[in-house]
Amino acid sequence: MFCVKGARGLPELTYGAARLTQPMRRVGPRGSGEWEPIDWDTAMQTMAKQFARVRQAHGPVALAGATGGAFFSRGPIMALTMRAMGSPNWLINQDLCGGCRGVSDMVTGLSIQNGEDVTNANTVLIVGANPHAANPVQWANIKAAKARGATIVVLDPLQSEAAKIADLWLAPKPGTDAAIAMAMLHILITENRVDHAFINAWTHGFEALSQRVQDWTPQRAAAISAVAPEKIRAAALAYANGPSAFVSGHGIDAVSNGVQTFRAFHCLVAVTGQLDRQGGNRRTKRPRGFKTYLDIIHDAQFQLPEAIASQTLGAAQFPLWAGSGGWQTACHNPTAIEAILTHQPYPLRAMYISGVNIAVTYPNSQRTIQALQSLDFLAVATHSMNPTAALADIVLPKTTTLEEEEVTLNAHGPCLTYTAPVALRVGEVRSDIEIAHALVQQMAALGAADEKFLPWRNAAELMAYQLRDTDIDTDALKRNGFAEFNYTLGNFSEQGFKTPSAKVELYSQRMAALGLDPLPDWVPSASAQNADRVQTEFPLILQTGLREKTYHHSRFREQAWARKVSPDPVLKLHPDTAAAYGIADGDWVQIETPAGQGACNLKAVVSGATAPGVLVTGMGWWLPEAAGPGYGVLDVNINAALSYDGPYDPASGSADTRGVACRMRRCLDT
Ligand SMILES: Nc1nc2c(c(=O)[nH]1)N[C@H]1C(S)=C(S)[C@@H](COP(=O)(O)OP(=O)(O)OC[C@H]3O[C@@H](n4cnc5c(=O)[nH]c(N)nc54)[C@H](O)[C@@H]3O)O[C@H]1N2
Ligand SMILES: Nc1nc2c(c(=O)[nH]1)N[C@H]1C(S)=C(S)[C@@H](COP(=O)(O)OP(=O)(O)OC[C@H]3O[C@@H](n4cnc5c(=O)[nH]c(N)nc54)[C@H](O)[C@@H]3O)O[C@H]1N2
Ligand SMILES: [Mo]
Repeated sequence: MFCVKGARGLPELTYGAARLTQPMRRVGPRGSGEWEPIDWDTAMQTMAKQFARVRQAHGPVALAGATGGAFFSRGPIMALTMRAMGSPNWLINQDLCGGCRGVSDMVTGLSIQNGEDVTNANTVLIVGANPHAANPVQWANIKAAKARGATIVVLDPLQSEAAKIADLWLAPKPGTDAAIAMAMLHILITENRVDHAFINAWTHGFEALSQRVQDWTPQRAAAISAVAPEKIRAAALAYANGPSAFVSGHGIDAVSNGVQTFRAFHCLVAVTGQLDRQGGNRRTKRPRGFKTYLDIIHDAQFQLPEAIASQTLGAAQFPLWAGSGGWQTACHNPTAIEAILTHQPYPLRAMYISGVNIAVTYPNSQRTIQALQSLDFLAVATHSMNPTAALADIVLPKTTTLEEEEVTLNAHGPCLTYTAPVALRVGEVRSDIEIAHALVQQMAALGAADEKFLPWRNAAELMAYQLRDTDIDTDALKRNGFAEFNYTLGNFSEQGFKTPSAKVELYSQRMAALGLDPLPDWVPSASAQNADRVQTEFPLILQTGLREKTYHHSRFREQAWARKVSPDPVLKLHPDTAAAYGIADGDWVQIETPAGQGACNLKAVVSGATAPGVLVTGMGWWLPEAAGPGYGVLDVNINAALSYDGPYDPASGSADTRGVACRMRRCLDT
């Protein structure tokens, strides 16, 4: 299947007028938009000199990188580049993305990231995911499953496209899914609809879990979630009528109670024996000997001494997240932003950012921008100018996917996929690994980096390293674009569980050791907790991040076709809510949250798909045509209205980016 963004967005990103093709150095004040073109040698020498200077003055930990995460090669490249310079600090998106799922997956030992076998499932349980827009291939599989008679169960407060085709749609109050999952566990355990063979052989803590769910009657869950007990029961029985695939998404992630929510569902997967079987949730499989990007990050030969790794910003508070014990080892982002501005716990003074647009995509855009403004040095690699790159001292022009090659383990296949460079490079653009290699080399020449951490000069060398110990035919992989491999389902004794008990931990010993609740439970999200002010001044609930087919987060906003399809940042609201506020379809409204520094302006779409009092918007908006350096980022970007201050999920460090209390007013001049 082709996604419109691949077919249309990528060529335009590569060949459009906005493409940057040459390195640039800032000549005016930061953010003034005054640049001079420079050559690559000058760019890399300047960057190395500035990084070395900061390193000398404040120590290596004062340097940080930022990128999306370890799902593409730029993740490990960024992590290893920083480690080469002696810093454990790199920032990723995951606390805002799939981080709660990742941490739960890690502590329970399931290893089921993206292994949903929808194609062979009898029941598909979709919780907080919108594959219609966010995952078109999976959406096609879900529709095919529906057509052949599979039961589709959807948990979503919004009447999503998935909810529309569902056999059973549960619309919980935002942030209450864990209560439903606990009640589903209650029903299936008390009615003995669980897989005792699997539980006895491969799980740890079933007794404790049974005790915990004892009080979680459907009635109790109904009182919290506003979903009728009969519907919860029907969902539980449908799920037990397997094989069942659990499809989860952002709707229950990136919130302050996300890890506990995911653990409740992950326990449900385990006790019903839906793990690693046909039509269930497959554990990550790989060709023997293949090194994934996560493997590289955790590889012993690329580790800094623990005394340094433990200084990763956020590791003290969130050891399951940041530092060597963390899922991807990266920083806790808000802790890093605060370190820039407050020098606590130590100063962070220079950054290299590639492949993220954090001035738009991190909550509290004002504070992120202030932090970037205050750095001693900032280099940004990007395809086109954006609100993050506009604040840089050096801007580096990046290759696009059309010009790059990469091999990735695709858990959905499962297979290896190979992306070929299909186009000649435009101008002087370079790839992430070429930039990183040159930077580390220049830094090493100044005595400020150790090249052993990044032993590859280009993508081909990295790929050869990943494939070195496999028996994959590289030529066939390149020719076909993918390579399947043999794997076994349910091979629990061979492919064990990476937990202290070497079993699936329904009761997590790692969580217990850290003083966190070892068992799953429903806990109210942080936003739901400050109820007083919330109910009077901020009576509405805000959902952010709903995906649109036209955009990938902040990308493609400069493209005419995308803006034609999705011209404005929109806010969906229920007709009753619209009437109560005197808002008509098409009016511009302004949204504020209790702890946000600013507001966000959005165009109202009155829709029965959302519940009364629940407002739904997307994310990633900025206006390339507006004046820099902000490009509208404080006007139309929802993160200008959100805070990044927490309270955070105690395990993943995620802040609430949905289910946030808010208020709304109609803009007068629309
Ligand atoms: N077109 C497009 N596709 C993308 C992206 C993109 O930007 N554009 N981004 C990619 C990335 S990085 C990600 S992380 C994924 C995200 O993709 P998904 O995980 O599918 O996330 P969303 O599209 O945000 O959909 C989340 C769903 O959860 C629902 N929801 C909100 N709150 C709750 C709640 O409390 N409980 C429940 N049960 N549901 C809730 C929302 O109504 C929505 O239907 O998409 C990926 N795919
Ligand atoms: N309020 C709120 N905030 C959110 C979310 C939400 O739902 N609500 N969603 C969160 C989620 S799930 C995510 S994943 C993040 C996304 O946040 P980001 O990762 O920041 O979003 P993008 O717009 O995809 O990143 C854009 C940048 O990546 C660069 N880029 C694109 N492709 C490549 C490449 O191949 N190589 C390199 N080096 N650079 C590339 C582009 O030049 C562009 O500057 O946002 C998070 N923020
Ligand atoms: Mo994401």
